[in-house]
Amino acid sequence: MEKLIITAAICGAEVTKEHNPNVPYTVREIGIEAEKAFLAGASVIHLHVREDDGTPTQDLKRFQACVDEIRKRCPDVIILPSTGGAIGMSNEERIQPIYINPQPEMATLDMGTMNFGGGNDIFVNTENTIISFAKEMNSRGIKPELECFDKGMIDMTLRLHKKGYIKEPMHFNFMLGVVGGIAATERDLHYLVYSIPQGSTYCVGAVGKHEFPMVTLSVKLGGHARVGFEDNIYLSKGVLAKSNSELVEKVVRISKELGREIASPYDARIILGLK
Ligand code: KMH
Ligand code: ZN
Repeated sequence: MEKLIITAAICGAEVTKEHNPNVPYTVREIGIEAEKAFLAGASVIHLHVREDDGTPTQDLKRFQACVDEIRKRCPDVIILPSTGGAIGMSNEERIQPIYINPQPEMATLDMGTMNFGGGNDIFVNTENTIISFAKEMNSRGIKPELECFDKGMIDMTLRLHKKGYIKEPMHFNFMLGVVGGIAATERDLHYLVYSIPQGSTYCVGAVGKHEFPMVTLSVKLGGHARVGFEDNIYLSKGVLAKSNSELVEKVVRISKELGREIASPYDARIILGLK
């Protein structure tokens, strides 16, 4: 089976130090967490950034500072900035991280609108937004990671592929268990996996206690794995992870037990068709 690409979603926009004091906010904290995750086996860092007080931001200067810090510590790692940002941000804010220097090889592209986490929160991604983000990425040769929180988002991807906005080979990230999206069950993950075109690659993440069961299934099925504080702050029931690296180490252990080797950034670039 193909080597396993581990993505570390080290920071996110929703989780705070009140949830887990080890969630990184400052440029230095973000750099350290990325480096530790990389050393533990992550080849991709999915990046959101924060102000020092924890406020999520898509500000280009702040992103650049964090990317420079990560590059200084682990030059080879693939940096995958978020264009999803946080609920309520404008499209203009959200797209900023694709303008970092050097240009990112990949960025997230969220494939639909959904209730997000309950309450009044809506994560808005209209078809026009998706098309405009896709065009901007295509024109720069940035490969989108297609964020699908539900099956309908795969259908939107296929629709936009037919219209020429999404190119093959496609790389999906399935996020399961977010309130408002698809549930984190084995049946649902199989349904997603069987719904994507042959020749696509996919990564799986899931929130909270669902993270490791879903990621383990992905390792078995030949998909890739995403872990990190953005999705889950616990190493095991009631035990807060001290660092994202502990979550990465756990996937490495699971994957090795299941006979699957871990991809380096070099391997990941080949698997994902990056230059
Ligand atoms: N923070 C969520 C609202 C992405 O990175 O593209 C959106 C998100 C997806 O995290
Ligand atoms: Zn994200």
